[in-house]
Amino acid sequence: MPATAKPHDFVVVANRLPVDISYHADGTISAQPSPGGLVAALQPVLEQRQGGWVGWPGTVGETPAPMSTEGGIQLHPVELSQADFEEFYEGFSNATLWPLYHDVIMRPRYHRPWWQAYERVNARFAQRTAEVAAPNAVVWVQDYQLQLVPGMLKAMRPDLKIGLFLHIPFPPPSLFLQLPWREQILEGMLGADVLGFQLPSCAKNFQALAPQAADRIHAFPISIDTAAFQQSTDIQRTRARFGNPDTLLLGVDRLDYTKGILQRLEAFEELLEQGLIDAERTVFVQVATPSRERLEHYRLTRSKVEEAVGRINGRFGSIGHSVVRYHHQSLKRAELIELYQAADVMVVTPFKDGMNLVAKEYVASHSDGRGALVLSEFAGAAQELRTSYLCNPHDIDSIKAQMLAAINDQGSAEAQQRMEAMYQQVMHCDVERWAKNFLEELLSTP
Ligand code: ADQ
Repeated sequence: MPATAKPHDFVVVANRLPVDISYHADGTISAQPSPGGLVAALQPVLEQRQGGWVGWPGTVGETPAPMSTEGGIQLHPVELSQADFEEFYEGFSNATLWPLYHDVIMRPRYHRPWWQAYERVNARFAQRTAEVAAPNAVVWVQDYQLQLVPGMLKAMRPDLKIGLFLHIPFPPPSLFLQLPWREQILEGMLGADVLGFQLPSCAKNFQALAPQAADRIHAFPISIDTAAFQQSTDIQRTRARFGNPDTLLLGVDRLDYTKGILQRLEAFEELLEQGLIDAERTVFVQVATPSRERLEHYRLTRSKVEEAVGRINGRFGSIGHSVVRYHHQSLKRAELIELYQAADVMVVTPFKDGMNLVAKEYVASHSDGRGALVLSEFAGAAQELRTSYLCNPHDIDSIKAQMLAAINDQGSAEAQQRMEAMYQQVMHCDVERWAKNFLEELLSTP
């Protein structure tokens, strides 16, 4: 479908477009929708309002012309050069802001050329948005890669209503103030009429730096498209693939150092070592999506995780039975649901996480009341999923104790009540509600 020249009343601005672009040998280009909660939540609004989406198509250099999705959403690709990708995306976004906002689990790198790239790319996103937004349009900017966009856009187009939602934590002022460009980032964010954070604690951290903006700062915990996790799968068949263990434990993460994958494997290893769980009757499936693979901390995290997997299988596996099944792959949604439904214990142990949708996806896949969730206290989701087995991921004994309790409680009435309470919570507070709450707040601003 050709792109329309008509400006949009509603524009989403995000680092990535909601499609994966493929370039074919015959010179044609195709775009496959990349499903995600954000698209699912915003699709109805975007379609009703003939909305537009400004974002990077995911490949450097060559950039497709504006295009439209089957549902009629107009996509406006923003070009990133190889240097932009390295300095804006890998550098400032993921090696400066990401570690700083995740409580400095790794040391952030402050590098002036990266900051210049961040400014330059944010200006490009703001410019493109200013071009496609109708007078008085509503613009919703997403996440840490684009924190300067609200301020830049407000300066160019004071008529727009601008919202900003941060998907990752906002750190305490004592950490944020390390940032050499802290004033510019604050000013950029304050261009928004509504500033949304995952949790009240993040909103408070920001408010301490900008008390004058208190009435514009709110918490909106993000959630998932619950309907996508309701289909039932053949649990027996999935468990048979893993040799019908008594206990199937599961981890699903982007391979990121914030997610605590190594620590959960080490906790599992100690439980095996102490004979508290039976290696012959237990399987731990860990799926880790490749992520930011050119960055050093990510490579190091991957090699430590893979070393632990090899060591645990070497020590506790037997011929024909691996106790840890590790997949460094991205799975299709249907395959993820099969694993979620078949798993007895889901283990989610980030050191810090804005929300953690995997935890909510697992819960939404269990309308049957089976299963258990071991969840880090430092995941945003822990604020809502109160009947999970909460653990401190910095304390290996805490991870072990909660994993063991979840394993031993299997099949009990208490375990079922815990899951049912969380299921109600997730079904009630889904991503559609999240988007509605944010947009209502934005539309009600003067
Ligand atoms: P992420 O850090 O990516 O998101 P998360 O919220 O768990 O973390 O979302 C990951 C998504 O990727 C989930 O929808 C999950 O199903 C999917 N996924 C993970 N591993 C996969 C695999 N191997 N194959 C296929 N899909 C996989 C950031 C923040 C979070 C915040 C979200 C949304 O870091 O804290 O919850 O944004 O705001």
